[in-house]
Amino acid sequence: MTKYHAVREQLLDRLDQMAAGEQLPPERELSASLGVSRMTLRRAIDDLVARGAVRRRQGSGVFALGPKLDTGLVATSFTADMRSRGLRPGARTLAFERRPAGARVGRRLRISPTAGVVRVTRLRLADGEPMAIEQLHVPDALVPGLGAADLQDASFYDLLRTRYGVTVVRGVQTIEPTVLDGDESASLDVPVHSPALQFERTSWGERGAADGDVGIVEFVRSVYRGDRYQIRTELSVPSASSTPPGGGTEGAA
Ligand code: 16G
Repeated sequence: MTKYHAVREQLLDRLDQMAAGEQLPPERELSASLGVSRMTLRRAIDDLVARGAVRRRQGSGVFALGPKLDTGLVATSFTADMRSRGLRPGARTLAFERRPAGARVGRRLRISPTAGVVRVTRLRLADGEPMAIEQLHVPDALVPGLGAADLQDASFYDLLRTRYGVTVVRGVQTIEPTVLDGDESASLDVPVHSPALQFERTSWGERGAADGDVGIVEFVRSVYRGDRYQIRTELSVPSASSTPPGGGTEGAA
């Protein structure tokens, strides 16, 4: 292991014991206590910045970011998810408009391209810290009277249930890596081109037993900060009976 790798491991060990927002000792002190040059230390810290373990604040030092938030494979709302972690959820409406769905969004919502949708872009916060940007599309017909202020610091899923009588019952989601553009990184208060996780979710709703299925209620593209989020999945071992012919070996003849 090179000196630089050893320093990085030592810093990661130290960070494991630190709370989010706690500050690392000044560079001079840290390089002396670790027995490395300031240049080696700086390189190791650059690496930790890129991994999302620490944050540099110009002129004030290096701070621990704390463990990443795990996001699982459940159709929860941002609000419910934050509350379950003991964090205060927030939503700031950045843009709100009514417009025709267009071909792409129409396909996702399974409505005509000329049908109206409400498109809302919101910054989502946890204890006041920006975490994600969501661009939500909802068929206009589903949410008559919905206005920009309704979604400010409020839960869309709660509003759907309480005002429109619709409960989200299932969803399909894709997750892929991306980098943040200039506007996104400014809103999320991270450097431009920072890594992020892009989620695209389509959700279906129901209006109680009487009316039943209401079809697709949302198509959402969200970008979550890569330095604050990780995906956690429970893995199950396939039972012998569900093993495909060929022993389950990918590409087996
Ligand atoms: C989550 C969902 C989003 C949904 C929102 C509702 C992901 C990737 N996306 O952010 O599809 O619209 O929750 O949250 O998890 P709200 O009820 O707090 O507005």
